[in-house]
Amino acid sequence: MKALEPQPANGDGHLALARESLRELLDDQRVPPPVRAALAEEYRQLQVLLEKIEHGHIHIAVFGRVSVGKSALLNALLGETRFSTSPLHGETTRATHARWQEYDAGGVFLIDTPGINEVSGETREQLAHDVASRSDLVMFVVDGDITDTELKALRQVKGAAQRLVLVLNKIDRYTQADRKLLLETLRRRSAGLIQPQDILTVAAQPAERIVILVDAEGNETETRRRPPADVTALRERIWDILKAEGKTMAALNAGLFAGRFSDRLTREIVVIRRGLADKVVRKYCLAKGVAVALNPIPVADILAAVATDAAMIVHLGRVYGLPINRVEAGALLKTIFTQLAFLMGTVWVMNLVAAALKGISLGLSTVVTAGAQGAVAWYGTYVVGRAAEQYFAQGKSWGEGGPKRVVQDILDSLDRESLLAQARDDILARLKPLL
Ligand SMILES: Nc1nc2c(ncn2[C@@H]2O[C@H](COP(=O)(O)OP(=O)(O)OP(=O)(O)O)[C@@H](O)[C@H]2O)c(=O)[nH]1
Ligand SMILES: [Mg+2]
Repeated sequence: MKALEPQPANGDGHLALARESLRELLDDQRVPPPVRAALAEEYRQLQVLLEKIEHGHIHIAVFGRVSVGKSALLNALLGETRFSTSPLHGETTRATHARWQEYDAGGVFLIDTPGINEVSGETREQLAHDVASRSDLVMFVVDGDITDTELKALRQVKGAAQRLVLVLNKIDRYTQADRKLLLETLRRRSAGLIQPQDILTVAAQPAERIVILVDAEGNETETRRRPPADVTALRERIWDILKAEGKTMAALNAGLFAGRFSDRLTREIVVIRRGLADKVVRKYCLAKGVAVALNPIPVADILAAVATDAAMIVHLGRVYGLPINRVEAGALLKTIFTQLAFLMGTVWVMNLVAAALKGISLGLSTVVTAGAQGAVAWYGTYVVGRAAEQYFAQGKSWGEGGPKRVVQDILDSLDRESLLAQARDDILARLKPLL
């Protein structure tokens, strides 16, 4: 029995795997709706990619500096003018594609991209990078010796795309000797990035030449003619590559995209959860602050008013997809309170009230005093919320340093004065209509 599957079956196997991982990502029900909304464009691309590999399509993109002849090269490969070309820089501004009918019943698409510019045009440049990173094969086009900017871009594209060929266009502008020299330089400079057999020379749209025609009577007329394009070597190389590696290329590419996508998803979920958690915490802070302001309780009891805090913890657990019940929430709260009491004691609470009252002159109105007490309650709930959030974010764990470390770090990181001022403003704004 043969140990290895034959090449095509292998490619098919890779494709099936890639298809499966794309489908899993698309169907993952655990992704919260706000994350799906934030990544709508990426999800669309994922869907397109899935359809692409289901149909067995291959995408080939051009990439290179402005005016090197990318659009002209695609026209030459297609044998018809599908993309607009111009001597002016920046002719192509969008990514557009055309079917390469000649190959594999049109399952191959050629994609034109804007040129990467040495000075500006960052968005267009980004678009070109995006397209290249999603394509199966990239034709990196140059029209002379490769510049440092091009070499840098080549490295970037190489990092994202699977298969790369380097195309030296406009060879009609060089003598035989110069071509040879140029090719040698290109080989040297791209060593380690591109195999010598993947560097090809073409003339996509050779410059017009003056030809002198002599008729039967010996009259000479001068006309301008454009010599035919010469892209044969490139076309053959691409077809060879597609035949040998097409399926594997497409599968690898889809796999890489899925990998990048799921990394992005993980990061995005963290950001969105953090945002939601912050909203939840602030909502409970305000509820607690207002309640205390309306019904001031002795300072020492502030931290004992637990009902709101426990509800907040239950709510935070849901945000993190780690639901807990009230009893567990109560236990968690006790742990956090213990740390708070241990770290600060009653003296601290008195200091806090003093800080909340700071800047307010004597002869305080009861509203302001109540506001200050409310602010302290707000602050306490805030610290509890942040500590609980940390616990959930670490997958229901306090981490190596234990709860003490977490609470301490939070206290150290908070700007107490400005949070108290914020709390007071929030509470007073909420109370105003009631007074
Ligand atoms: N001499 C010569 N000129 C060429 C060749 N290929 C393209 N050109 C010319 O180069 C200029 C730019 O060609 P385009 O195809 O528009 O270049 P591009 O890379 O698509 O440019 P942007 O879309 O602006 O980034 C045009 O004037 C073409 O006629 C070639 O093989 N030889
Ligand atoms: Mg173009």
